Amino acid sequence: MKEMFKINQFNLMASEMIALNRSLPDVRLEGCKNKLYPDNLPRTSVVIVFHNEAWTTLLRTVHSVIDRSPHTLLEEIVLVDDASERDFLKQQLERYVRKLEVPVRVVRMEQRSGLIRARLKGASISTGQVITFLDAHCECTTGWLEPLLARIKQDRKTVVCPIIDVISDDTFEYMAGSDMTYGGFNWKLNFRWYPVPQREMDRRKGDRTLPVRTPTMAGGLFSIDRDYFQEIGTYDAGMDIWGGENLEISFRIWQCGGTLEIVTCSHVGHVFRKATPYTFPGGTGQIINKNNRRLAEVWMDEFKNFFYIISPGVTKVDYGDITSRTALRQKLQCKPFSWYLENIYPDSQIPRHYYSLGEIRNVETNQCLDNMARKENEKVGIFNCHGMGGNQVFSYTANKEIRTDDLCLDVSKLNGPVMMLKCHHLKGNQLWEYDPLVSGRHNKKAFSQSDAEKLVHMFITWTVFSQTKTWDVTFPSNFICKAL
Ligand code: LR7
Ligand code: MN
Repeated sequence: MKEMFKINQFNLMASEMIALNRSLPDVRLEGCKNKLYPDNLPRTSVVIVFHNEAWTTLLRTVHSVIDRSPHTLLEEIVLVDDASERDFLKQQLERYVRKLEVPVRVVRMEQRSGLIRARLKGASISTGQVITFLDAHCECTTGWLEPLLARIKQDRKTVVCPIIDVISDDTFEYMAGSDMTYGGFNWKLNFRWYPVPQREMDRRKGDRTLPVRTPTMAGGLFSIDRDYFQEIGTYDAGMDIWGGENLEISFRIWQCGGTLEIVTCSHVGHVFRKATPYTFPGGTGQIINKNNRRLAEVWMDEFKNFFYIISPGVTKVDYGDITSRTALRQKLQCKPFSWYLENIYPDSQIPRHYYSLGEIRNVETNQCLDNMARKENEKVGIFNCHGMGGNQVFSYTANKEIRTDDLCLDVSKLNGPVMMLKCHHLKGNQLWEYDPLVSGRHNKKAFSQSDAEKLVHMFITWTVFSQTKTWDVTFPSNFICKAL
């Protein structure tokens, strides 16, 4: 079992013991089960790209689509082989799918292209009015398709994702995903799930069966109107192998006038893996950094600095030519990233308004505030300034947090240690007040500044490792220092 696990980074032996058409629990909210949808929904092509996928997971994906979609709504399934090296994915696959009751086409990339260009190929040869993308190790559950298509029929500029349930990489157990989380991202531009904020619950008047507007999509599972996919510029074909395209399309949808939603009545399972089984020709870091730079350069305006400052070295990666993508942004007259942060993602880890972004340096000792291993619930540390960003980058935000990514400086006890805790947006223990005269306070901890005009220079006093220290702090002026 352990040997086989390495092949795909999931329990292949378990997968092989489970039927290709196994039953799944109906995990939908009660209110979803008897919703009615219009008869004349648009038909979809389902596009599945794969590189060296296991037979059983790939075919279980295909069977679950065929078995749980009304065939009147299913134009075809398109399997795009991204230059796999496994024999069974060649003729054996073509012979197998020929006898299925829904048209299944297999197309091959001539060379390893990555999931982005493979999806572009699949989309270009498909014919349905809607294109639905799925990863190659998914399972669709009862009623997954109708609510997605119905939402697109209502508004063709709405791009929709199902709730992504978890198929255990270890046991293949099926576990319902939550309708209380939505998509975000951190300073490193990693996609992350975060709790659906109260404002979005309020907008839906508490009805959890209504779609959730989500700042980003995970990337692998979504439906989009074919013409709208064209209109907003499909994908950035300059992105290689894996990564970045999910945030890129998310920012683009929102900034260019579309809507991105999680349709909570639609559930599709996905095998979540802890490691990648396949190679990244050219180097994993290089490729992901390149893709992320392309999305940051085209869509994030000055907010790209949060990414650049926390990921030392990323600015050395060549991101190629982006002129066609900036021209697209121009042509579609897309809104700035600040609009997106303000209107779509106000709870973002990247603050919309902030005073400063940089290191917190004691100018006398040349030591810097350091969040150690970027771990939650750790005391903040003090180390020699290394000037390499990473653990020594903080932003003083308009909400008066001192945050690094999703962690905030937090003092819960008077004179207690300063900890790194998940930012909670509730102010309280994470509110760092400044007082232009002498000192503002954070639970009686002084936080003052000597130059009320520029706010680049201030004193912070706090207790770290049981020692009380006063810090003469500068946020370096070569980083953006914004006054509000
Ligand atoms: O070179 C490649 N060529 C491919 O065809 C690399 C991958 N692929 C295929 C692969 O076989 C699979 O079918 O592309 C698909 C996605 O690759 P995964 O399953 O290794 O990716 P993932 O599930 O780890 O990653 C998520 O983020 C990716 C960023 O590029 C893509 O958007 C994936 O589709 C996406 N998966 C999901 O959204 C499922 C939910 C995961 C979460 C959160
Ligand atoms: Mn996947």
